[in-house]
Amino acid sequence: MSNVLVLGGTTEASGLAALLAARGTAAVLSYAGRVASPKVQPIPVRIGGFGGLEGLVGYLRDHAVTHLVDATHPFAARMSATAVVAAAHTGVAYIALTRPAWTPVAGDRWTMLADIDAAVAALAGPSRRVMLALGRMHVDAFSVQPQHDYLLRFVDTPDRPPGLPRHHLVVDRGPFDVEDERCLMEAHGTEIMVCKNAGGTGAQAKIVAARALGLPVIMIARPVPPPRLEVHAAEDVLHWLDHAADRGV
Ligand code: 3Y8
Ligand code: NAP
Repeated sequence: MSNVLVLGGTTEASGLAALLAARGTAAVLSYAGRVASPKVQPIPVRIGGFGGLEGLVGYLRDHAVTHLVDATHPFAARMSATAVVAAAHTGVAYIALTRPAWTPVAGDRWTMLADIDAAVAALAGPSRRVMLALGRMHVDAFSVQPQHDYLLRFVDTPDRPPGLPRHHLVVDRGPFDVEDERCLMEAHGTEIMVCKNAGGTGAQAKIVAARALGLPVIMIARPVPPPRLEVHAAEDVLHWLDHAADRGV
């Protein structure tokens, strides 16, 4: 009898949760607790960190988890690294559900950079109207480039105003719509956009809108995940669950 733990926080994790609910598989979706009101799910949800490797190992054992699905965002590097090791420590079957990185197509004006620090450095120079589509956690890094007019977007209203002297904050959560993204960028007079190579569909609208507007994009590469079993479709996770069941795990 399988008992699945899904590490969530992505459109793909929600899609998998719906499939698991539909087939009546015992499963829990886990959130870190980063936002005030995470999306309602059709399966039980747990919210909060596990307490590092020891905490996750303990959770897997205490809850008799048989299958661990890492469906976190590609930038959730610490969670993904912990998940691989915890599965190996406990012998729990493990798979990652991720989305392929976006690749540039005709009309894209991308500068691909390695990380947030490189993106900050790339913004040296005269004041520009910059859309930072990075969420809340990395905004402070850009305070060394205070000369720009920043358009920020957070999931929740922050307790204190962002530390950028010239900014306009939009509080909204995705998935986003191309036309809305284009209107937002035009209303702000966006001249350049900074974003993570999140992949998937939930954050892609801004890329399509930037292409349509001919805007340059600083595209931050995702961290390299540890070696692991990885699929890109929720249906492949179900096949893995069924196949693993045949193997008696
Ligand atoms: C808490 C749980 C679903 C999942 C929806 C996806 C799509 C919409 C697009 C922009 C980029 C960003 C951000 C983003 C997107 C989906 C997905 C995705 C990007 C929620 C959610 C949680 C979070 C955490 C949040 C981070 C932030 C990142 C905003 C739920 C809504 C920028 C990533 O305020 C904070 O502290 C927010 C933190 C981690 C990154 C950051 O550095 O600020 N996601 N986002 C998860 C948890 O607690 O475990 O309510 O759904 C989930 C989603 N956000 O089921 O429909 O699949 O990626 N999330 C990025 O891609 O760059 C917004 O504005 O254009
Ligand atoms: P992270 O830096 O890799 O993880 C930091 C710590 O947060 C982890 O060590 C773990 O705490 C806890 N954590 C992370 N994901 C968790 C989950 N699904 N369930 C329980 N605990 C979790 O992760 P992050 O970048 O902060 O992302 C946090 C969550 O937001 C993830 O669910 C991710 O899918 C979602 N998200 C992130 C982004 C992004 O841009 N980073 C974008 C969209 C969604 P302990 O060590 O205490 O166990």
